[in-house]
Amino acid sequence: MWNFDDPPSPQATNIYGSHPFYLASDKEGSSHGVFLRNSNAMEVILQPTPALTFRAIGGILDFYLFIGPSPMEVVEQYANLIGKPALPPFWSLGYHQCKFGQTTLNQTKKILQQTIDAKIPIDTQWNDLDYMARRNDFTLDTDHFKDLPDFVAKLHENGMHYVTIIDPGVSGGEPVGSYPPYDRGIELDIFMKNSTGQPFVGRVWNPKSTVWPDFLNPKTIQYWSEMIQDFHDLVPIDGAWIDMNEPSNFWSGQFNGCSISERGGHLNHPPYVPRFVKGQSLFFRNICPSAVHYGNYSHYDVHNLFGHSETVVTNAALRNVRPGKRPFIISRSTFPGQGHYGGHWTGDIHSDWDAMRLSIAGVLNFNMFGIPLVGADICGFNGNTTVPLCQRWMELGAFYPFSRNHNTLEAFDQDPVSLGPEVVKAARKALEIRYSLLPYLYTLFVHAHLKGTPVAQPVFFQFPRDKMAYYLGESQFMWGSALMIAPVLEEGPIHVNCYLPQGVWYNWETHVKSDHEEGGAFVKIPAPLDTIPLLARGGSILVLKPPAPTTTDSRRLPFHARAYVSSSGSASGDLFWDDGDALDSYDDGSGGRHNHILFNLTSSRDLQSQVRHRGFLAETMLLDSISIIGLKSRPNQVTLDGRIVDFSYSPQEQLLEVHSLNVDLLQPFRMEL
Ligand code: MIG
Repeated sequence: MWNFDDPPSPQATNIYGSHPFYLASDKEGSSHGVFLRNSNAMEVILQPTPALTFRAIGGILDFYLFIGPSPMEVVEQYANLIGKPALPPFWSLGYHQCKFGQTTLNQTKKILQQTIDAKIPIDTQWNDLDYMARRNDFTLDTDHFKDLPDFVAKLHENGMHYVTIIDPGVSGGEPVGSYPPYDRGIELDIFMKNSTGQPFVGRVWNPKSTVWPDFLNPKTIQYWSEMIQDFHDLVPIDGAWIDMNEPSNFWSGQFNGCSISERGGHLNHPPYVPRFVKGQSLFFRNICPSAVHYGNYSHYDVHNLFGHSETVVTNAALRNVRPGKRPFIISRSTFPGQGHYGGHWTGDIHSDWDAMRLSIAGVLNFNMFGIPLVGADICGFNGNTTVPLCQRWMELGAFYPFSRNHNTLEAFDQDPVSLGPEVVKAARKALEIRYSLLPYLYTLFVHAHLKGTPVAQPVFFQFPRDKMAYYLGESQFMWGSALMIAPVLEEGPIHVNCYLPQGVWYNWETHVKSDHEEGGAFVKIPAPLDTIPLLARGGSILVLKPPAPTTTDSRRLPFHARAYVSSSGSASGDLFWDDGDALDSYDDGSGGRHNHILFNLTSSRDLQSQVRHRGFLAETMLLDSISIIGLKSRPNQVTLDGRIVDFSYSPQEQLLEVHSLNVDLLQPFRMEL
């Protein structure tokens, strides 16, 4: 572990982030976790004993043990220590689109428009560094992106959002007085220093050279806030995409590398470097370990904190620039606790089937690391994707907690429309399901925020005593306790062999029931090319909205509830709701400006809601329909708060539906069947 800009791969080399944490479960499912709170370079050795060795080359040996005993409890205990996840704004749970190499605003506009025209739900347009002049932060290329302010204003009018990339490195090569981000950084004295006390100079995207703000310096909050504010005055971005923050350097050290004879030079060439460190040197395409941070810390000791500290400072800056609103941040480099301030995308993965499969392991791991807002570049970043791959990947990506299609400048356009009707159809269908699930997904994020509960979970988190669940790896996963996602991960098959643990499961689309009350089993589930198999777990109640072009539109539509009955005929669930963007929805000192509603269906066919918390009254919360799936017989009548209501019942589907309800969810209701 030594943060490094390298595409994730199955090899045991260092990549973007470091998380010295493990979770282990024994044969009975009893679990524990260990966290070594240490930011130095380290390697970890697994032994068959079983045993595990952390071999860190510095710092303090500060170990934490989490006793679980369930995997879920271990992860919640861990999140409680490192900082529970930030609550993302509601809009950020919509679909995002980006591409490196959209060198004019017209290209961005064209791709966005064709996506909207194809009726694919989309909330957020992104731009990569193409929007910058000379690839320098906080500038705008007025030749090719002149109308960007106007474009962003229109997005906002339409209830959409806009995010740009921000690199940590600031150009050190502009004429004096021409580039405020450099001049102001010198004035405030916030750049990371080399061993002679001068700004540490490397090279990233900027024309001649690059210097880096030291995000461990408290003054950097002021600096970064000013920079983001100045840019925001011109282009009102809704969030920050922070890249290259391992920090990545195109040079290995400064122009002349990193010397052994300089002050702190022994740190540049330590007696031992963890095996498999890329380039076998700590400063290979990195900063010199001898570089100096605020408080006189050597980069050697705090390197792994760079992306984390940049997230902390960017979070503070966005709070200054957008008062009262939740910061939205996606960072490439991470460290334990980063999730308290932002989310993550898994970096420059390849456009192939293996990378798609492994992206699920990435998403599940980061959920265990307290960073539930995570996703991979849908359809892959490096190399050209293919139609069959992108079709399946758009389906899977609709179930990444953070859902964004993005790829590199060398590859062709891979937004669904550019790839043709098969990808469009699959993308639209999967994203419409995602958008209808937004209230459920959002509720899971609130639970993550309040308790550290992961949003996307390995199956064994829900079934810790089911041995088979541990062998599923990344082939299927859950959203919370209620939804199983079983993507097709190879080219060709039109079914999946999905493991369904003990219980009753219902196909999301067809309502077909699989009864596994006797124990878990593999089931062959149809997965036509435009369909990702989804199974709802008997015993759950999910609150939904109809799909809509954006999350903003979706919020204006009434709620719908689906109850999936267990074998005993019962079900339960909950809903958190708030304005979706306020910082204080959960902690304003008086319990929070949010609503929390519980739903419970008993085996005696009595469905009741309970308003657990009532603090957000600015929107009406209308529930207009309820479906009960798995109801074995037609009721004689259905009453709502004592009054008889119309219903339909299909014995084949065991489906009861009640429409046109007009229930105010802020009042408790009771439906008897
Ligand atoms: O050296 O900003 O991971 O998402 O498109 C590559 C250009 C720099 C790496 C990021 C990728 C982004 C790209 N960046």
